[in-house]
Amino acid sequence: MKLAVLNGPNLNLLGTREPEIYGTTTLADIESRLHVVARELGIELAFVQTNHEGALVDAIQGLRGTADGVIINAGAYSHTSLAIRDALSAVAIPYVEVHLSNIFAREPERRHSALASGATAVLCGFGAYGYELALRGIVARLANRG
Ligand code: CA2
Repeated sequence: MKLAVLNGPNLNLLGTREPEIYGTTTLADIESRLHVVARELGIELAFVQTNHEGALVDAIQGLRGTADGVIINAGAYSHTSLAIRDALSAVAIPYVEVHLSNIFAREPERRHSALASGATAVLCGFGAYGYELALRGIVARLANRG
């Protein structure tokens, strides 16, 4: 089983600023932890981080036929991007939307997700641990599907 972990704008800055909102874990720390979990689960992972909406769309399109599932934190694009939602629908790969912060406890403009309606699951507010929960959850779901 192959999964892709996609991260959008500014997530490359994790652990360097705003630790009260996003914690002190870096994106590299998250990737290392997910590699350990992936080994335990016997799956393959690919990681992409980009600050560009079109690059995220390209990355999603490139997953067609190669990934069984996606974990995506599209950052601020999560709240606005019909292009990313369209790309996720087009490739028809199950995805889990992840946010470090509880977006529903933040400013009104962050309380809507353009991606949530098509997601298998949405996880927010668990910080970096949310990625691990999402990975375990989607692998269990895909395995149960047979
Ligand atoms: O809570 C999340 O995971 C978010 O997707 C993070 C995005 C934000 O725009 C979303 O509303 C919620 C922000 C990405 C991280 O931005 C940073 C900015 C400064 C320092 C560290 C990270």
